[in-house]
Amino acid sequence: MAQSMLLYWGSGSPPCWRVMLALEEKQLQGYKHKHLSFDKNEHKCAEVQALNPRAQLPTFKHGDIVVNESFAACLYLEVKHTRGVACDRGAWRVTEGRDDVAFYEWYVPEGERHDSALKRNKESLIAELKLWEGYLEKMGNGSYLAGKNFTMADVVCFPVIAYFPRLHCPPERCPRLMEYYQMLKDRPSVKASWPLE
Ligand SMILES: N[C@@H](CCC(=O)N[C@@H](CS)C(=O)NCC(=O)O)C(=O)O
Repeated sequence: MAQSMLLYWGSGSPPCWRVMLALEEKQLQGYKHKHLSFDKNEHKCAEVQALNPRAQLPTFKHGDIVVNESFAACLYLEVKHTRGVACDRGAWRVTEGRDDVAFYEWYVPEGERHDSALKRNKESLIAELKLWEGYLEKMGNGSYLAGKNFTMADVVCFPVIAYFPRLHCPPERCPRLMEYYQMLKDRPSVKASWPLE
């Protein structure tokens, strides 16, 4: 089954990592894959564009079925392969979370951070982080994002959360999420799919 799957991926991309994690968790390690360089614009190649007109990664193919969206690919794997990690009741709720909070300071040049619209945006992103912190707080120590078990919610969100320390997001801003990060960073599927860069 895994042999008929092909993933085009780029390193450092949370959406790509999401699909790789799902494949690991579903014990589909034999899948075929092509690593393309964003820096060299390899993701714009004809091979990818033939499958994905947006020329973005991940681009995922299973037999004749093409899935060009990381959440959709995780859901597809969940439906097709019930073994391994599951998406239990409520698990998808947390996918409402936004990842921009980690990226704000990285993408927005320091000199532009005084802009009031950007400031408002930052405030709303910090409120979002508090919401995530609240979910974890409520569920108690050692919880995954949707409860006591690792689920597809973790597959979908961990690659984004893992960027917080990579981008030097102050840990005191999200202590629960950082505890969660520490708990998951050595999980075999996470280690096996850890980004190259
Ligand atoms: N919503 C898409 C987003 C995919 C996406 O934005 N991929 C980025 C890498 S993280 C990409 O291919 N960027 C290159 C480009 O847009 O040219 C998903 O979750 O799969």
